Amino acid sequence: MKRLRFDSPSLTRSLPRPAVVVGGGFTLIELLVVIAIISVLTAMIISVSSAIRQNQAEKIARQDVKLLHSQIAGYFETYGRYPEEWTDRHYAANGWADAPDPAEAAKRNCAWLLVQLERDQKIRTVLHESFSADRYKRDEVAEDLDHDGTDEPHFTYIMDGFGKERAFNYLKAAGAGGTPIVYSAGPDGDYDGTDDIRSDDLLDE
Ligand SMILES: [Ca+2]
Ligand SMILES: [Ca+2]
Repeated sequence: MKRLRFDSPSLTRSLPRPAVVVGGGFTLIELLVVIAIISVLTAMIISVSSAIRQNQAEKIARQDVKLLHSQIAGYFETYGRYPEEWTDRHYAANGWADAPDPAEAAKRNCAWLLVQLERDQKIRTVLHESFSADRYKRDEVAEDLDHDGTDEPHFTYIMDGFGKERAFNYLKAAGAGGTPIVYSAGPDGDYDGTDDIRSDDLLDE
């Protein structure tokens, strides 16, 4: 009697190649296709929701910039001058030979701007009513921001819609005709001019 050899080429050819069956009757190929579809859908959902978040953050930044700019205009109407820019006088007082890097300068500029605006009761009320407490932050660290020998009682800054701290800058005379501009660093958090959101652009809209 001829022994049946399981490695016989003729036997292997005659049997259909079994599909690899996984769990409840799916073939491996079907499972891989399902996983691929789910991955693509997940990636699409993540990218759409991040675009929505980004749009929302940009909208908040535009509102913030417009609000700050309007309060600076209100300050001018009351006092006949614009708030001082921190960089006007204070590099040397900090022992810096040159201007600090833009992020550091912006942080000081914005804090110093808010200190000056808050000295006006009406503007202070508007700022406190416009920003939620979790966005309008106050470090209770006394610091003589303007180096006049008197500490400011706190260091105030704004969390922007992108979740970044101190992400606004104020330039007293950078706008048309030597008027101030306020600007957000934009989504990238850098004052690089590429995606910054500027009050003078918004007012032109
Ligand atoms: Ca001071
Ligand atoms: Ca930017």
